[in-house]
Amino acid sequence: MGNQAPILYDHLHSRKKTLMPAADLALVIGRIALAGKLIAGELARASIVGGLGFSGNSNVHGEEQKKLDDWTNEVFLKLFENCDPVCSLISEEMEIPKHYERNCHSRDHASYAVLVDPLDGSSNTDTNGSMGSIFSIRKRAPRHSSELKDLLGPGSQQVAAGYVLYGPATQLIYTSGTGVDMFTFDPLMAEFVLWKENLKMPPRGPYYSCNQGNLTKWNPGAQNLVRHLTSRKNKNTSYSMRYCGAFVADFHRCLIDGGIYFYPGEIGADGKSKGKLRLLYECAPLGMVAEQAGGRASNGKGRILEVVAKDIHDREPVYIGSATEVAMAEEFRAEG
Ligand code: FDP
Repeated sequence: MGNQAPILYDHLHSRKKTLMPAADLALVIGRIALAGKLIAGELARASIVGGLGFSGNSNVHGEEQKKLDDWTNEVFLKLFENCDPVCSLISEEMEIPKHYERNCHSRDHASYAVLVDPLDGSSNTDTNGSMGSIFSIRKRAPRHSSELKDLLGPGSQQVAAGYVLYGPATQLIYTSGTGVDMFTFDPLMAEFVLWKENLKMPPRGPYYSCNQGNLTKWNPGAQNLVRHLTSRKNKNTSYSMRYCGAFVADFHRCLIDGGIYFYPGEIGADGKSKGKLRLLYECAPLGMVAEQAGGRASNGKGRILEVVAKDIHDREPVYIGSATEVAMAEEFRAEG
């Protein structure tokens, strides 16, 4: 064994000047890492233990849930039961948040809410495609009740955010306000090991990523953006398209190689444009990671981290990735 890179646990405990105290950060991210290990293991064996397919239930968004959506949600629910900094869990898969009363009352100092998409990109479960778990951590207001108003503020109030990516390797990426750090799960050690510290996203990139099959449902500005990206007039308009169908996996490519991911609003029968991705536990956390890596995240009109939610399950159009391409989306007035 040569020089060993730090493992996640040691790295978290040594953090200084983060937006939450290192001890709390280590406890909460430690639980997320444990969830990531369990989920990666289950994804690897789901096809041979009857874990694939639909559960027969729908989530709050009216989407049919996969068995693995339920299973991964249960993992987060259970793991935070005995994690006293975490007083509330909000999940894409639960209409109503889970409040851990005991955790809420066991602390005089800070308690936190964790907001998760337990299995992002779950339409990929049965085809062995990449998926992820997205998390956002917010500090609860002092003397908060079980009401959620204090969690609807702009994403700039997040104290940490990130994701676990389940691809050929399982990786954990997080920020707590001092840059973006990346860890790869080493199955031999059963630990996440530091891979890249303070990663910076390229200021521009070669890829765009969207579900172009929906083009005719978008605002003219978003359609014009795609025309520009595919016009091949010169090297600044010669992009390649990549789309995994999992926000985490498509964002991860932008983070490393540069480029833009977007999921525009779709114009409905009422003539109004509506986003698909969820603001609090998809757009805001990846928005924080993007900004901390020197990239940008926008709703097509402005910074996504300034958007205030009306409800915990709000959706928003999103344009995220390298600063150059996100600015381009805004110049094209992608959302009008
Ligand atoms: P999924 O519904 O499979 O969970 O979060 C929603 C999401 O996936 C994103 O991960 C993904 O980028 C997008 O939806 C895919 O939507 P389309 O199938 O409409 O392209």
